[in-house]
Amino acid sequence: MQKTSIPWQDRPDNSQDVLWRYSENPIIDRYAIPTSNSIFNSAVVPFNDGFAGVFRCDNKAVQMNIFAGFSKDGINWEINHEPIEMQAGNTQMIESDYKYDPRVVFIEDRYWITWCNGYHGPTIGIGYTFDFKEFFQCENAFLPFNRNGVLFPEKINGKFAMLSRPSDNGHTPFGDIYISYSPDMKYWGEHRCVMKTAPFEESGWQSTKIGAGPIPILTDEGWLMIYHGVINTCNGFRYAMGTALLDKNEPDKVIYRTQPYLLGPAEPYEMIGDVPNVVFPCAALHDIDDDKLAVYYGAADTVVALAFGKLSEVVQFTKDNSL
Ligand code: BMA
Repeated sequence: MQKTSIPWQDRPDNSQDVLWRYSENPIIDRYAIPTSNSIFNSAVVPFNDGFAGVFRCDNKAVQMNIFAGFSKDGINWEINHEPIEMQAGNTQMIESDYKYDPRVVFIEDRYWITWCNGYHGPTIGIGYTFDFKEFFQCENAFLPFNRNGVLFPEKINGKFAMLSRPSDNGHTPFGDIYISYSPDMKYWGEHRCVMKTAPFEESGWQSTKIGAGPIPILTDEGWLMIYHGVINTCNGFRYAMGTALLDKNEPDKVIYRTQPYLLGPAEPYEMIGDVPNVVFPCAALHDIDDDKLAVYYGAADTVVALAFGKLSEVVQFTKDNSL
């Protein structure tokens, strides 16, 4: 079977960046479906002979919801015009006042989706699908308040594992990354702290709050975790992305973590939008054999953009520039 190639563009000649932007960014416009005010912080996975995704589309009433989408090349997307409708999964149907910032991963036999679910405040919703047509909603992973729930792509020591970021009900001014385990995707426990914000003097861009982004990628050096870090400025929060390597068998142990960010808001579509100065990664496609990485990120809470990197260089950079 021929493998599906992930989106790719070589590093521009004049660039020495570890992650470089796709020249045609943004790849998804804010008005890509008739009802949308903005489409950003979205997740994609290989599916059939192309790709499928779960997209955060805020409508023009600014209600947050998630929508399925499909693509042959990972760059040009057809997003459904109606939001995902959930059926009861491993529990009775539970409330969902809103849904945002989805992540998607294939584990064992199905695609699992996590998102920030409105249940008396934000917490982590979990659902699954086999075909991106029918979706099943499971128990929320945690009590409110929590955001940025990110599953590992395989069980660790026999259990499902999820990163998350306990938070508050507002524009949380704090936040560290934790890990939790579950035997069945329903009951979560063994909560451990993975990584905290960095001291302002050492790495200001990640000194206010941090949160996991795409599904972690297993490399020879451990789990590569791409995450966002936030600095509080006199003009509000600024979101950039960095990387860390977590121990393969004990992923609450951080081996390396970047002091500089790998990509921060610098292009107009990252600096101008509904929320200026935000790059917010939620998904990555990778090809270990070809040493390629494609990171999907929300830009300025308005559009979806794409950045590329060589996996081995990202790992090396993480090791060479660690806090
Ligand atoms: C976070 C979330 C994200 C958003 C970011 C920047 O708290 O709401 O969805 O991208 O703020 O506004």
